[in-house]
Formats: sequence, C-alpha cells, structure tokens
Amino acid sequence: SSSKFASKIEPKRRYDILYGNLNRLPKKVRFFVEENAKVCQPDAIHICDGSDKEKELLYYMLQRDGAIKPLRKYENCWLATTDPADVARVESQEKHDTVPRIKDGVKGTLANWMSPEDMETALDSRFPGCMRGRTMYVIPFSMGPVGSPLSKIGIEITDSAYVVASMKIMTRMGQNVLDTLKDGDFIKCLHSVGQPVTGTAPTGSKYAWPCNPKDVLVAHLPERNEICSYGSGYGGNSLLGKKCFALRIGSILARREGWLAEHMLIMGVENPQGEKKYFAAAFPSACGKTNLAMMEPSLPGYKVTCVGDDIAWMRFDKNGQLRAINPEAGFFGVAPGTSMKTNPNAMRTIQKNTVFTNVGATSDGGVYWEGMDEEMPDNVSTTSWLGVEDWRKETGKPAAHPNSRFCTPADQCPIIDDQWESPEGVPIEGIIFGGRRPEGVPLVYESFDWNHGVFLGAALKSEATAAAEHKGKVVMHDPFAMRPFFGYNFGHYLDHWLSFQDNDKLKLPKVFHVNWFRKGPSGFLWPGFGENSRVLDWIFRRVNGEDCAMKSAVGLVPTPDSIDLSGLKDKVDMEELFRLPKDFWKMEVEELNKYFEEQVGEDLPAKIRQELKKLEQRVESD
Ligand code: GTP
Ligand code: SPV
Ligand code: MN
Repeated sequence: SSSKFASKIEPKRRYDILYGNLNRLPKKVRFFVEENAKVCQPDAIHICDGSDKEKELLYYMLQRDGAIKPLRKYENCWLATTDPADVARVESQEKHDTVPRIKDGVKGTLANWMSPEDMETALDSRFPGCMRGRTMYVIPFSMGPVGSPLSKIGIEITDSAYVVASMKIMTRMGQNVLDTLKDGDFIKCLHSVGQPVTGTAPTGSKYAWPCNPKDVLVAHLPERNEICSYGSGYGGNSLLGKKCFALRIGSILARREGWLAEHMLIMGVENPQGEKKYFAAAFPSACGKTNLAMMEPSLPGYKVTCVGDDIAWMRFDKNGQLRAINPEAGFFGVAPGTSMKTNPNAMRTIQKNTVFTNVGATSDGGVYWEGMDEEMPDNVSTTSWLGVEDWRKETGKPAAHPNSRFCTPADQCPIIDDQWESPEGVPIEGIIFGGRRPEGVPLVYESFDWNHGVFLGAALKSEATAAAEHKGKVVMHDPFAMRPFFGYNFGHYLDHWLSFQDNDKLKLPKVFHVNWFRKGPSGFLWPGFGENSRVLDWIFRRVNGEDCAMKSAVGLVPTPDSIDLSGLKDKVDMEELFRLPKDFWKMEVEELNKYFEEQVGEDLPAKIRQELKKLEQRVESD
C-alpha cells in the first residue's frame, strides 16, 4: 500500500474494542482506523458515538487519571492544566506547493516547507508504536451543521481523551455524522500526544498532561486530505477540526471550489430602527474576535448577536450574496481579560459544561485569571495554573497562563444568533480587518474599493500575542490574520480574493480596517469592548450608503463628528486616534514593500503592488 509509514511496522498486535463496533463503520472509515491501529499500536479502540453516556465516561476517566479536576462552583465544569511546555500553537510544516517563491537566503514566514522525503522520515520516526499502552479514539465530526451543503466531514483518530471531550464541545460529533457520511470521503486526521505508556523508552512529559514537546510536528498533506499531528495536546495543535481542517485544509478546498475559509468572527448587528446586518471580521489570534463577536453594545438601541468567534466559511450564493457559516459548535476562547465588564456574554456562557485549561483555581471550586475583575473573599485562596498554592499577585507571576482558554458550547451563549446554524449561512455585508497597532493606525477606515480592501487584508499587521509560540511585543505581519493558517501559496490566495472583482454578478461587501489598540502616554486611547459599537454604528451607516466618510491617505475616514460619542464616560482624544503621521506611513510603505518583495516575491499579484504604489503616492502628497 502507499502507507506514509514506510518502515518499522511491527507484526499485527491485538487490541480490544472498548466502545463501539468496527464492523458497523463505513468501509473507508474502517480501513482508515485499521491502517492506523496497525501503525500506532494502541491497546484498545474506542469509536465515539457522541452520546451523553460516553461524555460521562470520558470525564470520569480523565478525572480518575488526574488529567482534569471538577470545578464545583459551576455545573459540569472542569479544569485541565498542561505540561508548561505545551501551552500554545506551533507553526505547521507543509510539504506541498504552499510557499511563495521567495529570494534565496530569505527565511519564509508564510509557511514552513519540508521536502516529501523529510516529511516521510519525520512521520515515520514518530507514529509507529506511538499509542502503545493507550486507547485510540475515533471521532467522526462535522465542520458546520450536520448535512448542510456548506459542511464537511472529518474523522480524527487520537490517543487523548481530553481531545475527545473538547471535540465534543467544538464540533458536531458522533454517530449521526457517520450516518450522514455513509461511503463518502472525509478529511483524515491523525493525532497522538506522542507519549506511549509501554514499549519504548520513557519519553514526553512528567505531568498528568501527556505530550512530547521536543518532537512536536503538525503537518498537512492536502493531496491526500490528511492531517498528522504529533506531540502536543493543546488547542489548535490537537483539536484538528479547528485550524488544521477548517483553515489550512479548508482554504485549499475553498480556492478549488470557489469559496473562502477565513480566520474571522461572524456577528449580527441590529440598529435602533430594527434593521439587521451581518459582518465578518479577521483579527489575528488574541486580538479581540471573541470579544467583538459577543459584545454588549454601549450605544442605546443597538443589539449584537453572535454567529461565530473564530472561523468563517463563506460563499457567494446564486444571487451574488456572500453567505457565511460558522463551522464550529463551540468557543475556544482566551480566558485572561474576560470579565463581566469586558465580555459579560462570555462570562454567562461559561457557567456550565465548560472545560478550562491553564487558568487558576479558587478554593471554593471556581476559576481565576488576570483581568477577571472579581472581588475575592478573604477566606478564598487561589492555586495558579502551575500548581502554586495560595498564589499571590505580588509574586509577579500570573495565576493563569496568558494563553489559557475556556472551551464552551456555542448554544449556551445568551446572544447566539437565531440563524447561527442556518444551513445556507447568513448574508455578509461588510468585512472588517484589524490588529494590535500601538502607533499610527487610525481607529477605523474604509477601503476605496474591493482591490484596496484586499490590499488592507494583505497588509495586516499586529503586535505579537501569547496565542502562538512567539515572544515579545514586536509588530508582526499577519496578512488576513491567516499567516499561521494559509494552506497554500499566499500569492495565489491573493489572486483568489482579487478574482471576485471580475464577476459583476457578485455583491462585494465593503471592507474596513479597525484598530482598538492605539496607545497614548497613558495607555490605550480608545476604551474598546462595548464602546466598539460606536465604530460598528459608523460601519453600518457606511454600508447603508450614508455620506459620513472623507478621503485620506490611507482610505475613507469618518467625517468630523460622524462617530457617535454621546454618553461616552471618559473623554477620548479623537484627533490623536485619527492622526496620520507622515513619517510613520512613509516607513510603513517602505516596510510593506520589503515584506512583499521578500516574502511573496514574484507571486505578489500586480494589483496589490499597484495598491501599495497608490498608497505611497497618497502619503507623499498628503
Ligand atoms: P483567538 O481565540 O486566539 O483567535 O483570539 P481572539 O481574536 O478571539 O481574541 P479575544 O477576543 O479573546 O481577545 C484577546 C484579548 O484582547 C483579551 O485579553 C481581551 O480582553 C483583549 N481585547 C479584546 N477586545 C479588546 C478591545 O476592544 N480593547 C482592548 N484594549 N482589549 C481588547
Ligand atoms: C488562535 O490561536 O487563533 C486560536 C487558538 O484560536 S488555537 O485553537 O490554539 O489555535
Ligand atoms: Mn483564532
């Protein structure tokens, strides 16, 4: 066979079927499971049915093994803490045509390329025997509502019960997915924590969180519809439906089939007149998608509803209307900074059926993190995510890891949109890009047209955050908030976005850029969170064609007083928020030019180069 594991497969070992029935699996699924059982050599196999009984069994076993602890203050909530070496996403390795043709000697940041031979060796040295002493779980899951024409099915094989419990929250999973799949094709997802219990020399982690940090590998083999992930149990590395499938493989399918798979929230906004519009917004990891998607508007009469907080699958329908679905069924949200003040709807969502990872625990059975903003009674103490009992702020070490997360069912969100599971998706009328830009970048501006809008996505940058392995507060490029998630050549991705301009039957949404994070001498200049509704109000009115924008060097900016500041408690320096320092923008143009030349090279579409040239000219004559 064309097994990717060329060598070292031992003679067939016996495994018990602990749960489910191999014989009842669709033929292709059964073949996929048996093939990988031969390689990974688990002691047992569990085929997930998605039932409540199964869920209880999983939580029971995880608790018994010390992997999770119950949080008795809430209903069916749990705390997992990881090996401190396994706390965030890693960059993935690609062996396909994913990387722009760039200059010799320049390190590409848009994807990491491995030769097919090296990839083969890398997989071959990891997976054989990797599940010895463990149970192999088989998770049938649907990205998108089961049976929707926009949905896609995957099967994840994993040796982590934590991953199964999390996939149960984040996706639609179980028997009904197999019933829908029948003999159809699926995305093959293989995951192992890389810490066999028996057989080989002890590897991996001494914590109750199995992993193998020194050998982590996340790889996509798009031509085989396969994802292989080894050594990490965390988030985007292990819940393979999320970044690996819905974005990396998803973006490849999307280009092939003429749609878009994007790192975007989807929200509904209703104005005081009762008119409703949907927007999609791309901000890099840990830059505010969950917060915006669930915001409580401060502007009276406005209502926000949430469709999704991280990923959008979008397609133009036969009337030329762009429609979006959220392929996920849960939120894997950043805990620190979440409070009743900043995101009350998230706080209300996570009161039950939630798995917390790497947050602090209070002695009364609750959770704690930086920015939770809650009074702690004197007789309640906190244990930090690292297990330090009676943790104190004064130590200077955080109680929760900066990338600690809650994993919670979307349908528990009090403002979940009534169309959030609509099989045809919700109509998108505006696309918003944004990042953490401490300097120079105004609160909001609009693109002049579609091509300029695509340029704004291509030029997206943000200060680094804790969501990935990067360190420090340096401003990094993160085009379309997709830099870690492009499944194919970024130059071709830009061509794909630009191509919609050529079809005059399509209603192209307006494109905006926002920045909640501009800083002055005493911190952020803009209050953010619920006050961002003032910016949404301006965007809403622009989409309705209101004359409240004027030309600037960077794009269309609000005319004086067109952002509604009524009732805003603290005075905001609007002049500073919208100032366009000429030196800053000259440097920005120069730096973008260098980035595009070095990282995209000859694959950069001419239209994007023209947009940069036009920006340069506008800045020059400003
Ligand atoms: P991923 O799940 O990693 O993709 O992140 P995300 O884009 O969903 O980010 P999230 O909404 O979780 O926000 C991350 C951090 O940014 C949190 O600590 C928030 O408190 C903070 N944040 C979100 N919105 C705002 C805002 O409007 N202003 C300020 N100052 N901070 C914000
Ligand atoms: C992100 O980093 O964009 C996340 C978290 O949403 S993870 O699922 O770990 O990728
Ligand atoms: Mn994300």
